[in-house]
Order: sequence, then structure tokens, then C-alpha cells
Amino acid sequence: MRSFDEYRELVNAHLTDYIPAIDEKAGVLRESMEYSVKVGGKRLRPVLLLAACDFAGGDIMKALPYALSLEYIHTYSLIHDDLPAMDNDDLRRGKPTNHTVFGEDIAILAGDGLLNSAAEIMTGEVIRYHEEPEIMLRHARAAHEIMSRAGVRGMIGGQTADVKGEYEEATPELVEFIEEHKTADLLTAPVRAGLMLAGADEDMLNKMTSYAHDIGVAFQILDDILDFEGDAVLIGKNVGKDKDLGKCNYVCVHGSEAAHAELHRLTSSAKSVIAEFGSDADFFSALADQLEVRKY
Ligand code: GRG
Repeated sequence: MRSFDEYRELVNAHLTDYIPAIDEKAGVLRESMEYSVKVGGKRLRPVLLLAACDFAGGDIMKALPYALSLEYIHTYSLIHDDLPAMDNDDLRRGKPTNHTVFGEDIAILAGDGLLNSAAEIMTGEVIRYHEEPEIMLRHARAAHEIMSRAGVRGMIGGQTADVKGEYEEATPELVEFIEEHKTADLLTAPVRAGLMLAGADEDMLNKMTSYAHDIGVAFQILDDILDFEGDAVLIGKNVGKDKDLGKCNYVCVHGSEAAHAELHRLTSSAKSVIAEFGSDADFFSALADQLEVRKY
């Protein structure tokens, strides 16, 4: 397997290659889509997809369109999340948010464009393998996994609960629902899709799903912690937003100490479920450790 930086370099080298050609009469759409995709980001989701595919012995070049599709979906969600109607943020990835540069109308369309491009790219890949039914089925499963975890029972459902959840009515169950769907689903999708593309068996799929769920929920809990304690310059976005917006996250429901303890418990649980893969899974256990101490 390659290192995180090597997978990320591959992603960055092809960052906008899969965005379909756009007529110049709608040129600003491409400019706006590219702006947010290129503006920065850890590339965690596409790296996870490539690494999972590699881990299960698949061809990462065939997984690349799916990795980029996922980054496009993630980027659309950030553009829409920053809109005045949602979090109303002017800073993302350390740079002005899409709507502050291009206006709300184009920001909405750029988000729509990125989401639709992902569906177009992935269905195009499925069709490409029409003469190899078994491979085509792997690709179709991966595309379905990504679209459903980004969808109404996944990220969009989680975001809806978050948008509607008020400080006074926050319960541990509501916070858990938001963490699992708004955030963990989009970190579980790349792991499962990468494995599906490689034709991994059910045992590997189940264990890695559990790993991805745990690092996904841990990722959001740390995001909640950083919203209270983090450094806005390092994170590249404004902090204290949840409180300002009257939102209650893991930290305000359970307290800071419990949040840190749960972050550590989930990280250990993620690593223990993949321990039986031995050193083959070193990439994933090292990543879980790095994510536990990330500062942005
Ligand atoms: C608008 C349907 C819709 C969903 C929005 C992304 C999202 C759902 C909400 C953003 C709120 C937020 C900050 C959630 C925390 C988890 C998260 C998605 C953080 C951003 O992901 P990173 O840290 O970002 O991987 P980079 O910029 O590094 O790619």
C-alpha cells in the first residue's frame, strides 16, 4: 500500500479532471465548482477510497473516478452548508466561502453541479464495464453505496436533523443521529465503495465498515471539540459556530471530558476491529491515531 501523502498526491493530480466539459455560456459554473474543489482540504474521503481498494487488492486507477466523485460530493456539501440559509459562514478551508466570491445563486448551482457530476461520472463508469457483468456489478454497488450514504438516509438526513435541532431539545439520541449520518456516513462510503470495487469478501467488508463507522463518529466528535476549543486559523473556518447558531453538539450534551473519552474509545475500537489483519492494516490503524490528534 502507498502512504497517505502518495494517495493524496494522486487525487490532487487529477482533482478537476472528471468534471464534465461545460459550455462557456455557463463558464462561471465551472469556475465556481473548481474554486471550491481546488481551494484546499485534507482529501480524507478520496484517500480512504483508494486505500481501501488497494488494501483489498484492487486497481486504484479504476477507483480514481469514484474517489474524485466523493470529493465532489463532499465539496458540494461544504458549499451548501456555508450558505446564509444554513451555517452562514464566510470562511472555509482558510479561504472565502463560495457564495461570498460567486454569489448565492452560483454557489447553489455549483453545489448542484458537483453532486450531479458525481452521479454522471459514476454511472458512466458502470456503463464502461457493460461487457464484464461481474466487474460492472462491483462498480454499480460502489456507486449505489456512495449515493445512498450521501443521500436522504445518510448525509442529507443528518444535515436536516442538524439544521432543525435546537439547543433546548438536544438529546444524546439526536446528537448520535447527526454524528452518524451528517459525518460518519460520508467516511464509511469511501471505505465500503473502495472494497466493493476490489471485490472484497463480506468478512473484510463488515470489519472495515465497523472501523469506518468508528473513525467517522470520532471525526465528528473531534469536530465538535474543535468548535469549542480549536484554533480558527489552523482549522480554516470560524469556531464557536454551533453555540452561535443555537445548536447543541456532543460537547454540550455530554461535556468536554466525556467527549475526549469517547473520541479515544472510538479510536481504540476502530483499531481493535481490524487488528486481525495484522500489518496489512497498518495504514488504517495509523490513520485512526492521526485523526484522533488532528488540530484541523
Ligand atoms: C448541505 C447536504 C448538506 C450537508 C452538509 C458537510 C456537512 C454536511 C456539514 C458541514 C458541517 C461540518 C463542519 C461537519 C463536520 C464534519 C465535516 C464534514 C468536516 C469537514 O470535513 P473535512 O475536515 O474538510 O474533511 P476538508 O476541508 O479537509 O475536506
